[in-house]
Amino acid sequence: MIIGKSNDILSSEITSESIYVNRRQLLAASTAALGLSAIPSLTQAATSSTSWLTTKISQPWKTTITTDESVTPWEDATQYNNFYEFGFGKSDPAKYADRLKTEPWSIEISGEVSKPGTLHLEDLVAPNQLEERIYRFRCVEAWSMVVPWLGFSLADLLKRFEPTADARFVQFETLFDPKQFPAQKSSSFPWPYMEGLRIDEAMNPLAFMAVGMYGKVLPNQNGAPIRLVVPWKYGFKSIKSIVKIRLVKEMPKTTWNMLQASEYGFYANVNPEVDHPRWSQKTERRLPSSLFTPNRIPTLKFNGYEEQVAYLYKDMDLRKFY
Ligand SMILES: Nc1nc2c(c(=O)[nH]1)N[C@H]1C(S)=C(S)[C@@H](COP(=O)(O)O)O[C@H]1N2
Ligand SMILES: [Mo]
Repeated sequence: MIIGKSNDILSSEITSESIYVNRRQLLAASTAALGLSAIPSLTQAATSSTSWLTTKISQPWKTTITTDESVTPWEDATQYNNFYEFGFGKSDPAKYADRLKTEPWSIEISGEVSKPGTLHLEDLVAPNQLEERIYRFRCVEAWSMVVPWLGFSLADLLKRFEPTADARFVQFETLFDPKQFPAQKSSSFPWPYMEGLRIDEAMNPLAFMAVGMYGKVLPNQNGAPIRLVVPWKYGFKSIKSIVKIRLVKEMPKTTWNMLQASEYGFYANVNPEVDHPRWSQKTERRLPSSLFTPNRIPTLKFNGYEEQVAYLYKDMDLRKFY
């Protein structure tokens, strides 16, 4: 179903939404009876989405990419976050995550495509069988995780809208709504957050759209209801809470590049041989990491996905195109 307005809602969802509200109240009542002070914000974040997605996730998925490295504990992945819309501290996203309403949610696909449109998220997700992919995730700040994402390939999404021959780049945009994202009241950051990929990067089978992680609906602090995951690039490319996807002819503007082009390039491929101007990229702290147990490991070229992605950059000087 293609809809015109973002506040359209299916009657079936209104019913499930009220069931969910009742379940929350029930949960609150029973925790109070047990003498527990409050429902942890994680419970709220993990259940704040609608039942269609919970149902989708409860259907069998296939794990298509895995690793023998240990998966990062849920607590680290959901409480040590970068999501500047909620605040600039690592614990702000988990603290304010319940302010984001992820239903209804729609995404606009526009630009160089034969079939542009605005779709309710449910209709965008429906045709895809969900896959689990366990990816390494490396932030430009030199910490890293291993996360089991649930979603589908970006290529499958894009192909449905039929990119034209002029579609050379893809631009992504995060929701702008200062009522839900408190830090967007500040003009010190060029909101909305924007990211981009070259079309061949976007079509690479590793580029992923996640709607879940750890077998659950994506918590708000991790970019609910839908985010990009580009495992061979620094984390800032993996834009959260996407509302717009635009196929374009020219290299699009991206937030971190606009803020500080000398430190954050458009490509942002994980590369231990090219240091950030203010720190080395040769190693990373694998979460959980503490002062006394830093858990420092070497950083791999393209974050260990060289075999799958090196062809994209074969004639490029990766020092120049960092
Ligand atoms: N909209 C938006 N997307 C974003 C960010 C952000 O601040 N806003 N931070 C990026 C950065 S720097 C990183 S490292 C990852 C963090 O993802 P995680 O919190 O799920 O680990 O999200 C990326 N996507
Ligand atoms: Mo990051």
